[in-house]
Amino acid sequence: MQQTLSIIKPDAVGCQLVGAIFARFEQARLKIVATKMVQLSREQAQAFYAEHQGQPFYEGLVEFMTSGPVVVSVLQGNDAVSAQRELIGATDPAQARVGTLRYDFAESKSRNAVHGSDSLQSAQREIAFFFTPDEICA
Ligand code: IDP
Ligand code: MG
Repeated sequence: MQQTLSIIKPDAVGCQLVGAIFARFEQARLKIVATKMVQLSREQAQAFYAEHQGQPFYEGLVEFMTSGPVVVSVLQGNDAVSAQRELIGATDPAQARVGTLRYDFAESKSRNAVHGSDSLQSAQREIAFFFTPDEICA
């Protein structure tokens, strides 16, 4: 059993896709064990994506992630980290496989609907970024 962090990004929340995306997590046997809606501050978005500081897309990413509320969740299941990444698909929806969330819901490489932790180590850091242990119903 693993846990991983998911963020439904402002584009998808704005298009009322939260329920559809939750259903896809559950269909993939990723159990939602914590969730909340958050309006990220600039400082939070910068810190969350600190690994991308200096990239040409970084400023736009911070702008986008603070442009409206996001839904952050902890997903639990077998191989949850890679299972969520496979479900989400490639960063650029033009490269994403049919049946992935980004194929179905992403607008562009920047406005791409969903974030998923990319490793067990990232998952632990990202879960702790948003949730205290008592908020997770594992
Ligand atoms: P990932 O979300 O698939 O793990 P990363 O490379 O970690 O992709 O990038 C984090 C986020 O930054 C992406 O999901 C996307 O929103 C944005 N991003 C990444 N690369 C680009 C780009 O080349 N142009 C615009 N936005 C980008
Ligand atoms: Mg990433």
